[in-house]
Amino acid sequence: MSYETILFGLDGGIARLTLNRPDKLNSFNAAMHGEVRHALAQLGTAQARVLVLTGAGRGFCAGQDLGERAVAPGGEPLDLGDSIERHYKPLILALQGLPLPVIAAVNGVAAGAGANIALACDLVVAARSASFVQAFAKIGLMPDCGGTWTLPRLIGNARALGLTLLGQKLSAEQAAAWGMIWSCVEDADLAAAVDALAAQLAAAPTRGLAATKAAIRGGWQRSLAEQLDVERDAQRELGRTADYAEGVRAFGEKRTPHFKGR
Ligand code: T3D
Repeated sequence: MSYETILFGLDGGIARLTLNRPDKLNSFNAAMHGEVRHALAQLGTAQARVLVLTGAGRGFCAGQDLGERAVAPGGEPLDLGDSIERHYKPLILALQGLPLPVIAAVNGVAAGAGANIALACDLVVAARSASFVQAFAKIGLMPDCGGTWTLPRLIGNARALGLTLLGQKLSAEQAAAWGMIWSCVEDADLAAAVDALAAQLAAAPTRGLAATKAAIRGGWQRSLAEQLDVERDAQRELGRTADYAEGVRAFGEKRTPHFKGR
């Protein structure tokens, strides 16, 4: 399928999805929702072992395209809950449910849903000039895409409330200092830093990473005893994988393991 609002490709186990509406800071319109959904669905059958999500041009993503949301005075209000249910909720669940790591390469401003989509990824690497804006308060909405769930867990209630109630820009550097993202790198180094991470993850034991991601993401809802059960069951499965056998063999032979992702 050829896409109009995104770029999507797979090379050497690394899938790259670029939001590609730079004139609108890669905000989501209906077409982009459909294309992103289609692209993510391809990952199930492709040989992808890591996904990189980024934006074209000077922004990462400015959330919902507000050009699609203008209502004439006295007109019927739009059903935003329907949009969340059909588009944003499945997107966040898809990113978090993918059995491979997802890197957000935040090349510029990430605002509204765009900020929380980035934060739904497993590793967030941002360019120093990038920023995160919980822009919802400025237009009469509240954070979506899991922002009210994710932010307090990442940075605590005080900072989550400050960011969301005030809608101020948070610099990439501050986001990294707060532990909201994995790292902040110089603008010129973003591509190389993300490429290196993606290459490392594409050569890693994918099933082990998938089990780790699922356990950590699901762990908030479980007790320690339940989590220990999850670890036991997953470890049992992983102990039967070719990658585990290769890892142990390579350790004994004092060489770098060659993981196949199975
Ligand atoms: O509706 C539903 O389905 C419910 C779900 C909602 C989820 C949401 O995401 S709601 C939040 C929507 N997003 C925002 O409120 C952010 C709006 N944008 C901004 O606040 C600013 O653009 C930024 C802080 C992101 C960046 O500011 P700046 O000064 O760097 O850029 P700019 O000049 O404002 O924007 C550049 C262009 O992108 C500009 O177009 P123009 O004038 O050059 O033709 C601007 O209109 C356009 N743009 C930016 N954000 C959006 C947008 N166009 C449509 N929708 C946008 N969200």
